[in-house]
Amino acid sequence: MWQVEHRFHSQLPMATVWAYGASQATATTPGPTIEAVRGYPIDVRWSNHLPDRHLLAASVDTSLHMAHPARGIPTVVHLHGAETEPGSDGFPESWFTAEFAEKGPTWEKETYHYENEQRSTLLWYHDHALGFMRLNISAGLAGLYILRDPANDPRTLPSGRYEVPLILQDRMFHADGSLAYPTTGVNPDHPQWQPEFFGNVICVNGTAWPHLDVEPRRYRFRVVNASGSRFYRLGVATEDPAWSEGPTIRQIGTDGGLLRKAVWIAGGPGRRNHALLVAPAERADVIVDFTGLPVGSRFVLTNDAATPFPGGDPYCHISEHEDNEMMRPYQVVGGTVAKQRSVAATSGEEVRSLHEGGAPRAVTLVVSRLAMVDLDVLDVSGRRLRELLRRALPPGTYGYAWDGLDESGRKVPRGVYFVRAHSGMESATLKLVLAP
Ligand SMILES: [Cu+2]
Repeated sequence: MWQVEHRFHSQLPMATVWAYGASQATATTPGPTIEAVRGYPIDVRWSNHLPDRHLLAASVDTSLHMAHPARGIPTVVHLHGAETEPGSDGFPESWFTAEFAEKGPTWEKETYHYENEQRSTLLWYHDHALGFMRLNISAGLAGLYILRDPANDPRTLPSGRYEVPLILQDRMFHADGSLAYPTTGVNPDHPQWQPEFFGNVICVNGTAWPHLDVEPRRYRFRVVNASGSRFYRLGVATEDPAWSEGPTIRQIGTDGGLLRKAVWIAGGPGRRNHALLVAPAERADVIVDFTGLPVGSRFVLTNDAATPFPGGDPYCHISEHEDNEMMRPYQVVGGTVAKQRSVAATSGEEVRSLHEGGAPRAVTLVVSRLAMVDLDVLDVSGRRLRELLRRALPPGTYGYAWDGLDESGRKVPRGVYFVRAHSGMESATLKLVLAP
């Protein structure tokens, strides 16, 4: 475990994170994927090279039941879902600080032993230190562990670059690109701690708003929800109804390994579609089939789980960034790629849609009924930087361009911004990348 710099998005500044790796130069978040084979045990020596000050120091709440070393950051690694001997299980009280200088009461050994006797499945490793787990994972301490079973795993499943892990983590950022985390508790007994955390930016494999080019064939996606509190109800939407109904999706495995029979999530007989619900720490093994889809078509991985689940707000994002659009990993390539980008539309009556306009920083707004419309520019933390418009608009199509200035006329730094159109209960949000 190391403190390193990480870029969550090409247009966001570098952020300091905590990462797993064999050295500081090679450490990453998420950590390196460990691939193990059933029947072949492995040993891992997890060592702590973190600095004395917590990366999210303002969120550490000393009123909790927690590790209290005299100095340094307590860490311990739990391999989630593994059948592991107690001494290697990474109990919350088996924490240790740098150089193993201080240890928790149940600490047993420096080198962990993983037996790899269980059925093949996707596991994940993450920090587990008492009172620090939510913060240490948010700082970046999580990674994948794929257990394979060559004797029993089907040979026909997509593999190599057609097998893609998707580690879902919700995060919050300050406008300077650094990681944010709540620092105010919900009651006076715990001044910093909140029982649940919901970030407003969903990262996949350590990247905010990622995309993935795919070939028109089958892919195996191995999904893990590595978020602290957020559930995901995943689906795939097409950006343009003309493109087709989208790929078919079948779930072939869960936390416990492969299912006896695949379950249709999208596109099955009778097209009875189910959403793929993934709770915190849960894994799902899915086959997504892009075969036959036109080159250039684009699909968006969506999430419509209520937050908190299931009784909360239906929106994915606290500050309504992109509404339902969490990420956009699927683009069928192999020829001319469609030029169109970022359509955020609501099912609303008044603000029908918001598109990228023809020029940089330009947007096109379609209004279908006389409405009072607000058009604002937000930064990545959801703060309003600029009001572009606030007036009643008759039905029509309107173009607006943002000059890249904030409310007081200052030029904003390059980065990721949002334009939000808002009318009554409806809104549509569009992501804009401001290049230098
Ligand atoms: Cu876990």
